[in-house]
Amino acid sequence: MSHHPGIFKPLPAEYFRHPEEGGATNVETRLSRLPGYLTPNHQFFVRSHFDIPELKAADWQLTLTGDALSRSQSLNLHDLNQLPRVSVIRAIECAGNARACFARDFGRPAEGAQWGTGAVGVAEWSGVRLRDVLALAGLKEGAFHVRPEGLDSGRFARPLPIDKALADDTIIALAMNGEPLPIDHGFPARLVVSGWLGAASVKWLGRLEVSRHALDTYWNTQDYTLAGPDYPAKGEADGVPITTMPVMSMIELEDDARLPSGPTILRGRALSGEGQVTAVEYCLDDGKWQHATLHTPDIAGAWVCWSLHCDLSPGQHTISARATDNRGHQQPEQVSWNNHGCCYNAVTRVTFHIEDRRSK
Ligand SMILES: Nc1nc2c(c(=O)[nH]1)N[C@H]1C(S)=C(S)[C@@H](COP(=O)(O)O)O[C@H]1N2
Ligand SMILES: [Mo]
Repeated sequence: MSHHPGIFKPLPAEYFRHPEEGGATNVETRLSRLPGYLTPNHQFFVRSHFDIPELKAADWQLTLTGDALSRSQSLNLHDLNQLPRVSVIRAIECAGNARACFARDFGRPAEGAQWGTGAVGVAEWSGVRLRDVLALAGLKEGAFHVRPEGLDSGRFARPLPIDKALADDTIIALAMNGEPLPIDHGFPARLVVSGWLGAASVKWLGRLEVSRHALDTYWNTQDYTLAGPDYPAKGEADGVPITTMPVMSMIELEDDARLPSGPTILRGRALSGEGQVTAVEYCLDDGKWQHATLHTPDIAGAWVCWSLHCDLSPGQHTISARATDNRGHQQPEQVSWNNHGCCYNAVTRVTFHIEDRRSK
């Protein structure tokens, strides 16, 4: 199997922003350019830690092993296609989404790619339930962790507790928005772990180990953890392993955007891990908090689109937004520092300008 450095799909600057110097292994979506509710495949952000495996559908195999299975098993795409097919509309959000805000708020950058708020996307994922696949190898009582492993050059892997692995909407996706998975997004098969940090949704899936014991990896003990003065280290880990993503809103405005004067609609999106967003409030400059309009659909585990009308005077303005979910969680005024710069969800703020002259 050969591996390829970098991203395959075209990365036009109108759709993507590069959060770091150098090669294009990570790109974020310009949310202001999305045409509708779903993120089209050619606009979906990409986050890959290693070189990408060039896999052929006909040769691909998924190996199941471990002391919590009755037998080891190798499955191919034909085997998976015998199982009931499911489709879910869900977000994938990198735990580092909005990491650049730590540098803004704390005056020093957190480790990692300096993402804006575009390391998130929503797609319709179709495939088979992970629990149906595990059943083919005889899942035993007492299973504790499932460790999915990718076929990329560094064998990216991050364990899942058995309850989450068996959930209705934890799937092995074979298609994204009605097309076979694009290579950048895990062809031919990836996990989609609803509501959890993106790192749980292992791409280019090649192996599933199921054990009665913990199957921790670097990616839930030394990275994708909440680590720092406010988060005590636990066992092997440098902090608290991240699971579900917090409630967060995004504003579809580039920093320092220039808008024509006159009546304007400002838009955004909001999501909350496995939950559903119930309200988005906004505040313009030093004004009062007001409710934005939420649009349908508002799918739990995906996102909701929101908008507001305004007519602002020429000059510089700031919009703040905060979302609330169905469990009563709301974006806080501030977050505490964490070393890996994960799960930023303080009130979202963007500064923009209204031009002096009306556009024609
Ligand atoms: N095999 C493998 N799976 C992976 C990764 C990876 O580097 N290798 N990156 C993870 C991370 S950190 C994120 S945020 C999501 C990004 O998914 P996307 O590239 O399809 O947007 O994939 C996850 N799955
Ligand atoms: Mo990520």
